[in-house]
Amino acid sequence: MSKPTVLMTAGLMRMIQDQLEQNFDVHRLDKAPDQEALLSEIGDKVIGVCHGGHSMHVDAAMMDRLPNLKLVSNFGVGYDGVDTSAARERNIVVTNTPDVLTEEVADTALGLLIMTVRELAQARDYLLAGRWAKEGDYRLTPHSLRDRSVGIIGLGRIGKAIATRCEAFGLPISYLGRNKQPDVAYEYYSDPVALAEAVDTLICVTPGTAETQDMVNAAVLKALGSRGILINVSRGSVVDEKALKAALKDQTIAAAGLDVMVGEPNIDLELMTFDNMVLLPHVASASVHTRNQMGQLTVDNLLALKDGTDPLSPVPETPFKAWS
Ligand code: 8YV
Repeated sequence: MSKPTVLMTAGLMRMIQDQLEQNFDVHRLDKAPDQEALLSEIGDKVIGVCHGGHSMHVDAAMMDRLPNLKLVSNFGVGYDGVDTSAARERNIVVTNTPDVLTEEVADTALGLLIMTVRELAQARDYLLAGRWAKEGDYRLTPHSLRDRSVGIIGLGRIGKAIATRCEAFGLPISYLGRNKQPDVAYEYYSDPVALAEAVDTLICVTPGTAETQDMVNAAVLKALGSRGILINVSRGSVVDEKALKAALKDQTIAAAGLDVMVGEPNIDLELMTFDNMVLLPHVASASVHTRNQMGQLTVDNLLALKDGTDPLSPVPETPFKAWS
């Protein structure tokens, strides 16, 4: 019996590809010399898409080329690369990889926060440039985690794990979300400017959607103020980068730490020119431990389709009913 067909949109970890190849007839769309030709050749056989990376989008046009598609298994908790409305209209289930990366991303967010506030990347560069012996100690940092208050934009699973860590650091916490969460004691804000006014440290961990596009804009940065520190571990789209560059240049805010940027990996190179910015190449979940768990969940959702069992982690926009 021939294996069911799965389309991969990007090169992912070997353990994903190996397991998929054992169970499916796997095609790599990103590797196809002619993607249109590949879609014409195998499009009607594809029942599952394994989606990862940030360059391709699984949109309505792609789904239309895959008339028998039942599942898009997204490698990552954020599924902004998949059009969930188009999927729902076509009875396609979308799954993601929640929970298994929560603690890792929260750890990285705190790491990036401390790096940014205490200039740890800059201090390391100072040492490696041989300046310590020549010029003396690195400067005392003007900012510290002491006496700070944190506003978390998006208090979901990862946001809560970040909040728990911040609490352990003795930092008071406020949050922004669509709704006030009844079982949460942190101060609630529905308006990003009001949140930024109330705190001096903003941590973005909200999904990248049309609603959150450029949510951290010039007005929010102004409200955050000259002691302000911005950390983003969500999606580049949540921060208006033009406004951020202006705010860092004229010291409207003190500093920023970004793990995510617009256009990854081909980011705005000007972002690299700021002394008061720490940049990471989207590594928040990137340990072998966590990526293996994310990879396994990505595979297991596709295996559920093959075996006719319930998917493990459908996203709320495309709730699972039955494999029809
Ligand atoms: C992913 C992420 O691993 O889970 C997410 O939403 O941003 C990362 O942790 C990354 O998208 C994989 O490319």
